[in-house]
Amino acid sequence: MRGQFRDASWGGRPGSVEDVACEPGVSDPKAIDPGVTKKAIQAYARECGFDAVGFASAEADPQDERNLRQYLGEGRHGEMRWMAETAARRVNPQVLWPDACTVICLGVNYGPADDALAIRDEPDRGAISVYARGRDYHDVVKKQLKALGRWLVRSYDCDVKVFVDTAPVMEKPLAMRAGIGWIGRHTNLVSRRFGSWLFLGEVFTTLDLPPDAPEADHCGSCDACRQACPTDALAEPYRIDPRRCVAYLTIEYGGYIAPELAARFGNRIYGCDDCLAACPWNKFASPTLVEQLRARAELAAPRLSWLHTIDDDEFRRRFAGTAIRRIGGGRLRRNVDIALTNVSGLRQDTNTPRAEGLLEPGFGTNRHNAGNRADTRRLTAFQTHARSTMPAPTHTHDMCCGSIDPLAREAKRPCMRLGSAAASTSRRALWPVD
Ligand code: B12
Ligand code: SF4
Ligand code: SF4
Repeated sequence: MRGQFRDASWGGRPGSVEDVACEPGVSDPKAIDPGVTKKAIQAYARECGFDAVGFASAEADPQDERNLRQYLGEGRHGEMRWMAETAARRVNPQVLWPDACTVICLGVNYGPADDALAIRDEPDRGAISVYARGRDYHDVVKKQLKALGRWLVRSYDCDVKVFVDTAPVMEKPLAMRAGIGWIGRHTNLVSRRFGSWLFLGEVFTTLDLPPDAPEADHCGSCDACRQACPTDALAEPYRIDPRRCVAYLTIEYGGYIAPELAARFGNRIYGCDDCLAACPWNKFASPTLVEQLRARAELAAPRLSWLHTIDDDEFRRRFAGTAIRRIGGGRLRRNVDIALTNVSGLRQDTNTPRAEGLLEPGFGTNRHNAGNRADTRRLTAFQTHARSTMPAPTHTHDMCCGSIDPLAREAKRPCMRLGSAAASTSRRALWPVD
């Protein structure tokens, strides 16, 4: 069927499938001049709000398949089982949609207006990563993709499907092939114009357009992102181990987090930007022009003490329309517990020489340890305050998370989550909400 538009999400993370009726295209495909068509698409994509546009063939690249198979074979995907379940479609756009000829790769600049990591110096606040400080980017980018998709169907005799993260598509290698950036040592796509701050989306289309030239790797001898990683998740360049990554552990992983990793989170409660922010190509970056992606005050620097008190209803209300809403109140409270434990000094196994001796060989060999120790000194004043105002923990982790996780059963460290409504009310009184 011609002239059909789909916003598809099959077998990736939960998403929506939606058909939108469109007037069929009027052009004769044989009469299309590919060069002119590409220019027209680029121009309209920019009108839709995209900052970067490129074209790639929808054919699979065997190297991507090898990379993904190796990643899955080593179990790097951890609990993200959907990655393994959808591998065949993920590595090959034409398995996902056999009619696809061309992938139009698109980037939206979400560059922050201020220093992305400044929040790390505010121990009474939770650090939410830049990508989640505004409206959920899936909604924003999807709207832009739909506008472009509708226009394509109206203007050319083609079918389209649009994707942003929720479908099994290897977005970064496609974007690299389409010339909008290269996969850097931190494993994200880096652009010479926007640094590391680009969201990616795609329009798959039946239009047969010549691909752009792929972007070359411009990392050179730089290693800044790997040095900046707090948990050594980038021990090998270009190959992340998500099981050590703060973004995976705080967003995708719902279980108990081993103390030696949790101790490295500092006040991060949702995602992490350290490897992205370290990238020298960010000097060419500029703040996002998309109003909805700009940081909302309450997401740029929320008080940990407030976050600790919110129940599921308040969580849903406060975080509606944001990416954070996707993880649910329980997972956010777990992250807030970790941050409070870190910043209040209750964690005994944080970056002391004694604790470093207990960590696995090679762990923490980068500059970040020095940074963490500096953080620890800066936190002293807050710790004194926190110890004097914080109610004593009512129970240890083996009494709560222990029922679902054997590791937690063994960890008899204090759990900062209060057990009763009365206790929660008393905490509210102690720490007024912003
Ligand atoms: C799973 C996932 C995660 C996982 C795993 C990340 C990962 N790198 O695999 C976790 C939860 C950790 C994560 C974190 C983040 N994510 Co994420 N994530 C994804 C997702 C859904 C799939 C990625 C994937 O397929 N990984 C599997 C690996 C094998 O594929 P790949 O990374 O593309 O692999 C390439 C390279 O690793 C490289 N490679 C692999 N092995 C080797 C070996 C050698 C020698 C070489 C040279 C290269 C090489 O080539 C591979 C392709 O062939 C994508 C959306 C999508 N559908 O693509 C978003 C996506 C990658 N995430 C995104 C973002 C923004 C983030 C965070 C910044 C969020 C945050 N601030 O907390 C962090 C960044 C962490 C980081 N350093 O990567 C953006 C990245 C945008 C960009 N400019 O690249 C994406 C594209 C979503 C989007 N639509 O915008 N994410
Ligand atoms: S997001 Fe943070 S933890 Fe994950 S690889 Fe980057 S710096 Fe490391
Ligand atoms: S920080 Fe350096 S090594 Fe890492 S992605 Fe940027 S340029 Fe490449």
